[in-house]
Amino acid sequence: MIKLYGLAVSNYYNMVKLTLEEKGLAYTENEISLFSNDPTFKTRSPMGKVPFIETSNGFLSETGAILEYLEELKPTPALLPADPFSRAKTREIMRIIELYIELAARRHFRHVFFGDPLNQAAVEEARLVLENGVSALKHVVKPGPYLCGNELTYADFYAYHSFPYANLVTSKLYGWDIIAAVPGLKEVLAEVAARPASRKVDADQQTALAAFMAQNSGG
Ligand SMILES: N[C@@H](CCC(=O)N[C@@H](CS)C(=O)NCC(=O)O)C(=O)O
Repeated sequence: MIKLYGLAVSNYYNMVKLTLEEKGLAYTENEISLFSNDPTFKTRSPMGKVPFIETSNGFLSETGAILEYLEELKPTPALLPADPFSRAKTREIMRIIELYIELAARRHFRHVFFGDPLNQAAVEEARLVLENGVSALKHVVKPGPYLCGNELTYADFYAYHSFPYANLVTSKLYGWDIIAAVPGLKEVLAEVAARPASRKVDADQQTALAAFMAQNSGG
């Protein structure tokens, strides 16, 4: 049985959890604090990040690596297309979302979600990266009903669990709705949201978010 470690508020954690749900793989959830002083944390997740999983072969971190592992472990239902070129195009979209949407917006997470001072140096820098990322996505996605066409893929999971948080950042900082900026994306996100696996993951995320906010507002 796979052990999933992390936090239900984490978008990357939820990409892995959604995969486990969609593939019908048995797993347990193991909450781990990001501020853990546990000296073994980095022996399990070398970068000190979540999510990571524990398998009968050992620990594995980095969402992209975990998703690829799960695809090989249980190829059906497939979350990458069968044809090599289409698989590569799906990975291209995953990378663009991760590197130029999620990571660029993440630079402002502490400001937007926790009220830390704004990182002025990153405001313009992140905007340029985000503009490039959004423009690239307009060229590579083929929405209807999913980002790569008919098949649900990992590209949808990256979009579904990256855009909502990133959009809160771009709306607040730049007055810019990056979901509306990619034609068809809003409909794709609605399609993913309607899946039973998503409903479960999202319900858990909402519960965790409410507890997280109450804890961090001193309530
Ligand atoms: N590249 C990592 C990123 C994961 C990540 O940034 N996780 C966040 C939680 S959503 C985290 O662990 N943050 C704590 C930190 O960066 O120290 C992945 O793909 O899994």
